[in-house]
Amino acid sequence: MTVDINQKLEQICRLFRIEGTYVTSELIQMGNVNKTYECKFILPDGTPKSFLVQNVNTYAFRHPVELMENIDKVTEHIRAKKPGQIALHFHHTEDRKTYVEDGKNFWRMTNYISSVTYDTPPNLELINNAGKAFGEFQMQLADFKPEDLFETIPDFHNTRSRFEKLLASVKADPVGRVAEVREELDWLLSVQDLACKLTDMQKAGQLPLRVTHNDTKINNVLFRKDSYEPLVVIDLDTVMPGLVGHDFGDAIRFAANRVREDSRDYDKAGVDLDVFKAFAQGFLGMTARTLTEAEIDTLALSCFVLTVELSTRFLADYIDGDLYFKILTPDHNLVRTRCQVALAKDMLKKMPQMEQIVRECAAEACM
Ligand code: GN1
Ligand code: MG
Repeated sequence: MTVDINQKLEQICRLFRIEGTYVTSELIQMGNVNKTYECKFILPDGTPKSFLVQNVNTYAFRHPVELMENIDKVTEHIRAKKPGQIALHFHHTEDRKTYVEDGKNFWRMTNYISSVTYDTPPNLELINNAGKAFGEFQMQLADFKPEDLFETIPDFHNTRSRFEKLLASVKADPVGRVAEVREELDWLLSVQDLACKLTDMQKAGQLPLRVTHNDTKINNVLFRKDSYEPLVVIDLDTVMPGLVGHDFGDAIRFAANRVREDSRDYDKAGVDLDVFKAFAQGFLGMTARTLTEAEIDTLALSCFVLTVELSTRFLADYIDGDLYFKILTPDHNLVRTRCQVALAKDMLKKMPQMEQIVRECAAEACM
């Protein structure tokens, strides 16, 4: 990393009152939206210690101060339920702020938790534990008042409004990419009503609003290095009122896909039903007793919904000229779209089996 960024990061760390010798920082491959660095220090007593510094993407998060208020409340709520256990902790500046604004960027700092994350599950035990971790997270926030949370990204999982945004991008076609994506666009539009079912049911009062994580990729669970035990759920930027299906569906979309989210092997994309079952068992084991029948009935469909919804987001971003998601190649958002579309098609085929597995896991959890 350049001298400039090292200087900047050291300066941010000092504002969060870190003392000792700054050693270096490393950019961590984590997430598609914010930039994360591990900053390494030697503390005044001689021990090495790392901190995580994040540059929050204010194009995605337009109200970062309110976002930090949410995170503060949520982490405190969870810490109070698990005293003494490993938890996320945000550092404060001298004037008690959880962030530093330098005119251009918005920075925050957390404790560094020695752990591992997985983009693809190495075995079913791990995926079952990820299900438990997200299920437990949901239960920890069951008594948190949704109205105490600011909506960090309005209509985040409002699938109808995601389709509207896609159509607006198509109409504007700012960089002339629409012609190239007709096939994906037509397919997405052909499944619009089914994909909007959760949104419509929520609007009709048929599904309860809960406090949900809303970004449940398994790499948002930190695991112990020496076992497959989960330590803590991270990435709380989108903790907001939502539906249980948003968390279940997004987790399956990411973890149960046979290929990575942005794989070019479109014909290999599809749901691994063993992974689906292991996650469902873990998640429903924690939550099934508290869920309504309508919620349980929509869990399998929610996987399709979240996959189509994210396809519309990747495609809209491709059409917009890649403003939102970090990209590694010029066609990254197009590749992501194609992979998610292929996954969604496979989910439609496997819907009866997925529904059956959800019913069995829910029944087992309620015995
Ligand atoms: C983003 O930041 P990250 O990688 O955890 C996005 C999610 C998408 C995901 C797709 C705030 O999550 O909604 O599902 O990319 N987060 C935000 O990889 O937009
Ligand atoms: Mg995120």
